[in-house]
Amino acid sequence: MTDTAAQSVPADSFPVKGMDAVEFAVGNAKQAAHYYSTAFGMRCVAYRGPETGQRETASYVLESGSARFVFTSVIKATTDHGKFIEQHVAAHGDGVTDLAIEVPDVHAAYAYAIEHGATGLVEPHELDDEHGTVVLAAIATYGETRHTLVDRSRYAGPYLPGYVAKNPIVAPLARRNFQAIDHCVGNVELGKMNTWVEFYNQVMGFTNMKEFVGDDIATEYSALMSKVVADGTRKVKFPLNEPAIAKKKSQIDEYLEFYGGPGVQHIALATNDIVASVRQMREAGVEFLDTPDSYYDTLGEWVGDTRVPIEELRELKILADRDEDGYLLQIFTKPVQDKPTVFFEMIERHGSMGFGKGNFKALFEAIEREQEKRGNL
Ligand code: TYF
Ligand code: FE
Repeated sequence: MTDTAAQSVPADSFPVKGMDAVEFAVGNAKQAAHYYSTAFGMRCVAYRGPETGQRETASYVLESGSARFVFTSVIKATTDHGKFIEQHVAAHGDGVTDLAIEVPDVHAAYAYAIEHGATGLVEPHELDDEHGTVVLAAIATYGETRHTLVDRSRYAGPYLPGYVAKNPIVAPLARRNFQAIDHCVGNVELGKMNTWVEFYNQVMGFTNMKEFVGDDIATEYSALMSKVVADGTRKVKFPLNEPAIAKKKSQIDEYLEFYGGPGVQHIALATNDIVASVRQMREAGVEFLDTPDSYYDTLGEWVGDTRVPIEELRELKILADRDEDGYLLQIFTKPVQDKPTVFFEMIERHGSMGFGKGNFKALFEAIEREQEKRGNL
């Protein structure tokens, strides 16, 4: 009785189900929750704060399809929990504390990670309430960022025990602007990209995807080097950037200076209608990077036909790229706080598993124009 199909595939050493949540520590979670509701069209579903017995912090949980963001700010720090949020905001401004990953077996995932060199932050433990049980553990990654490992397969509550269901802050949009988290990008210090790639290779059994920015492109225009690691199913994708020594100050150095060290640079959100989403988000006041008209003058020649006419891409400043598997449409917001740190990407994939390599030149030039306006180039 052998299952040849199963035997021919190497056992996944670190199985994951997908991203569970991106957690942010912010100066004012109440207002952040409002911004992500009105500007990004997310829906507030859960809350924890003084009214629910958590007097140190307030947390708002927002969803759009399977994408989940949690915004926490400090009210009055008395224990390590509140002090961590307080010190994170003081050190980094608004930023990501946690890229939480859903796994089928937290005990096994944590044990594997620790055995392969991870730093444990929270031992596996269960939390329960009337909605069931969740299992949680956490390991450290770059900077002050962590990966919480979550098993919520036996839990039916709105987020985690301790949180209560909350009504949406504003009437939800008729259609979602995005359905899932596509990838989460980290910026690390000069010379540390390969260290962190190896960390994900070792600790999570993630493998390298083919898309990367090497020395050749780095010295020509990008001012950064980048590699992408992903789990075996490609549901969790983590590009990692480091600054490159180039003619101009790297956008990664700018981030590291203003964030105060390594951290999450951008979160890419998967949409099935980037045109409708970008229109809605622009109307709601989200600022996107500009793309010169010259980009669209030659786009059709190399990208071929896409679902969206070139003139509509030009109007909304959406970028397009094609590889052997298909094409993608993408656009980048400007930083979403006053510090030139965290930003978002909207991405609509049609076969392509890439990250928009054909756009790197136009994109990095657009980022450099913003750096120049800020006086950081
Ligand atoms: O995630 C990516 O690789 C693409 C491209 O600073 C990119 O979104 C890479 C580096 C960067 C901004 C975008
Ligand atoms: Fe990206």
